Amino acid sequence: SLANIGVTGLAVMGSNLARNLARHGHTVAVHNRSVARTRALVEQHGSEGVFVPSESTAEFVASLERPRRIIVMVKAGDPTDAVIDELVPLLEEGDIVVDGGNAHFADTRRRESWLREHGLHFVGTGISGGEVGALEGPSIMPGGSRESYAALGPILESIAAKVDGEACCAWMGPDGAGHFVKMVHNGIEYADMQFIAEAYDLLSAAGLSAAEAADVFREWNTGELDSFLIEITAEVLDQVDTATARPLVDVIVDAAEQKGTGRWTVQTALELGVPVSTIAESVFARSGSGDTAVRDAARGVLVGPNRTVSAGDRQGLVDDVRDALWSSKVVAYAQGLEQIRKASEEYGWDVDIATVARIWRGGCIIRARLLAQISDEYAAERLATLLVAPSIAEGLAGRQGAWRRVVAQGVTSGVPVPGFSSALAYYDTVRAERLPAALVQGLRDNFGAHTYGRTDRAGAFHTLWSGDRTEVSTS
Ligand code: NBP
Repeated sequence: SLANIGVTGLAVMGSNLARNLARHGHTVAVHNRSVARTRALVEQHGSEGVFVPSESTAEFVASLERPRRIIVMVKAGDPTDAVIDELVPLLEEGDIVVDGGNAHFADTRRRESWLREHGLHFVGTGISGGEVGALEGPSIMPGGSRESYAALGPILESIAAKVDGEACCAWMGPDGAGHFVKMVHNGIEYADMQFIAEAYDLLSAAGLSAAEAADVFREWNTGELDSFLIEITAEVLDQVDTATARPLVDVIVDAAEQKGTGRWTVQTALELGVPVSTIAESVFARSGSGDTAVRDAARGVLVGPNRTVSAGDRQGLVDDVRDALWSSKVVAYAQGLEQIRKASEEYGWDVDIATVARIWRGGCIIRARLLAQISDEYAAERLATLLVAPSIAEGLAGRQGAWRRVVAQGVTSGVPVPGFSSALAYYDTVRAERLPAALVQGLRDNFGAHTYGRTDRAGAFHTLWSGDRTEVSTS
């Protein structure tokens, strides 16, 4: 019998997705460029459901019912184009090609438009949750035509993570919307991890051992910070290296790597003019950590306090850091969701922000208790920024004192807190009555006659700086 859905690309993500589909009762056509992976999947997991293996692309396409639903799970970039090029001549009108890799949304827009010319649907979908998520229920963020979602959505929803009985999968919008949402998800993930790292750094500067810090994170995970990343932070901090008997975290090289989605988030935000400062700081913090030439040159040369955070009131400090973490996290979500809103406007996607937050509640790496609250707030009213949502503004009001103490502690004790401090600077920027941007405008007018607006009159004005310094209206 014909398969309901196919997966091509059977490395860890593709084979786990195929198994997840099969475990949910779908008949799954499976294919991989090199046949060894296809055979291994069927040999090791064939008993979990019904798989229809194929050794060639033509055989794979022929094994699917129509409209064909094909999930491509190969290395993002050229391999995705190679697979699409091979599939397209074999497909028929109305068939659906799903790219589940971490593609750049601009590539997804290009591929979608190209397949549309061939009468095919192209669905760029974000899939988050790593390999465990792919197998046990990821968060799925599909973009593409509404029509394709009608044929594909129920299958994707059946394998997605469930929270309160709701699937963490929903149609995000046309063409690149799904991959854009996934990109920003990853950007927020960078910020979340940077905040956690700064929190740990402060606790450790206050004298907590890795195991004691693990206890703190475990405790935080029972409250408002309850999230996957906080949970695994406790797990990582608790791990003891068998070779040295030291905490593993003390043995790991302190240079953070990246695969590029954080950088894409920031690059795209720069083009859209959305200040995702916390995400940018997090990407830069990773780059900076790996810049050994600069760090080697500066270590022992540049003077400053020696990282001693007074732990006089240890519980007080722990509580303050928790509040700084919550507040900064809220800012990162506010910035990332604002970026999605701006892109949605720019590309005409009409992405529903409440839905985005809702499908991030489970399955994905940034899943957190906070996301239910965020989703509810966006569903309740149209927000110019998440920060002004009633429950969020109130939460920030109660925590901003602690947040300031934490940033001040970091600054006075020489513990870098780029994430916490940029989040706080954003908070103070958006709530400011007046900003010194007025002076920046004055300077721009002085050296470049770029003109300025006035608070009391409409129009554009220029002061004759090198003349008699009278003002002229230029509009
Ligand atoms: P990889 O990203 O390591 O890709 C390996 C797969 O790509 C293999 O099936 C390989 O086939 C296939 N492939 C390559 Br490489 N070049 C090909 C070509 N020219 N034609 C056909 N197939 C080709 O696999 P992964 O880690 O499972 O990730 C798959 C996708 O999912 C990626 O886009 C990734 O960014 C995304 N993703 C990964 C995670 C994660 O946690 N790993 C999470 C979320 C999303 P072969 O077996 O013949 O070499």
